[in-house]
Amino acid sequence: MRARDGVARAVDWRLYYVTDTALSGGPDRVAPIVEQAVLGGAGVVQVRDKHLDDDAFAELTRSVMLAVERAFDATGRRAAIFVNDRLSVAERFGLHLHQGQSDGDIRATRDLLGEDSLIGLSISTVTQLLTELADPTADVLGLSPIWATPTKTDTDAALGLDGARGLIALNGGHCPTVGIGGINASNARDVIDTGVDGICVVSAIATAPDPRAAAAELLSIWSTR
Ligand code: TZP
Ligand code: MG
Repeated sequence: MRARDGVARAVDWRLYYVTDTALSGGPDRVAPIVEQAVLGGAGVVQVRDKHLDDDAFAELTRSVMLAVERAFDATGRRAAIFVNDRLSVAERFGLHLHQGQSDGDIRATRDLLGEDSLIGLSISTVTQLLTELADPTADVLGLSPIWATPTKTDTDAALGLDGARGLIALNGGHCPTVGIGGINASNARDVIDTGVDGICVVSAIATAPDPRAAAAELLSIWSTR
């Protein structure tokens, strides 16, 4: 077994929080919300900011790492941290990396990042999934977007629940899948029922009056029917 298979297996994918600096209220608000999200039960955090320069992004990532560590001290649960599309930052801090379809060739990324860190890959179409399955490289697939969302408008067409189910069937369990886009506490049950391993949210936590309570509610949906 590859070292990173054990790493992936140890991750609790059920609730995956993706940061958004603007929705959080600025760079200084990102880490406090991450801490609340992890205290509430998020098992994965992705640091995502398409605008900051690399130094500012590295600083943001440091602050998120410290927040995850504080939440670990309080709970004994250490959330996995992914960096969105900044290979140099992932390498520098030894973090996992998430990349989109336009962020370069995943094989090249794997060669640079090595075998120990996880790589997440966004999947929006059957063709993209077939390409990945022809040379399986990702450790987790982000099915994107499940629904259209104001948080990210430059997406492919929404998959809907049926689209997500189709991709999950085609993937055949080769690695975990997480759904993203328009997910909140009122529709999370439907997404979970498609067979995903996790739900990813931005605004449902970042803009919640109580991010910790919002995370706890989203996680609790896994155990309710
Ligand atoms: N990728 C696909 S949709 C999306 C990203 C980063 C944003 C999801 O945001 P929200 O607020 O959870 O709909
Ligand atoms: Mg990208």
